[in-house]
Amino acid sequence: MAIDEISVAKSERRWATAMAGVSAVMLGAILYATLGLHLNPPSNVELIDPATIHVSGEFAEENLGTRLEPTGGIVTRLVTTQFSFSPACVVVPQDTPVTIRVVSPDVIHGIMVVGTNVNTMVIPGYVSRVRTRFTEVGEMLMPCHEFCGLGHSQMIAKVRVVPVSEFKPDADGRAHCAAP
Ligand SMILES: [Cu+2]
Repeated sequence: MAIDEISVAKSERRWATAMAGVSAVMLGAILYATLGLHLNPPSNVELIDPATIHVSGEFAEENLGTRLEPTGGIVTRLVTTQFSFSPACVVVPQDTPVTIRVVSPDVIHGIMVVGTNVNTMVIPGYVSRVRTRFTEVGEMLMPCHEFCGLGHSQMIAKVRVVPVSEFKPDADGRAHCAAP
């Protein structure tokens, strides 16, 4: 009997060690994604009334798109709705910190920019914020990645990354996608 207890204890210790190893690998993967790849879950909690998004305030029509803020930062504002993005194309300067702010007046949407760390859900009532830096010049696709209804597959926008020298905000600080 004593021998059985010892072998059981050994087996338990082996499994505990194996599970500690699995936990260590997962923790390592999280740390690598966070510190190495800069992939972080969006963590700000900012409330907004979804019923008045279009009417006034930060996400009114005239404030959407990319803007060079008076403080010097670049902020890109988008509204996701069934089944489109406003605006459908945003322009951003290369290799410059950009803050993306997105809201939804209707249902849950999500945005991602393929090949970058931009990936967040957009939940009515909240402002989704992502900070990023686009390293490569070119046009990237930004699809909705949260099934939002029958037109979901048509819901896609573009991010146009231009060299800093070609990023020319207008007098209001807004930059628009030039016609392709
Ligand atoms: Cu959608």
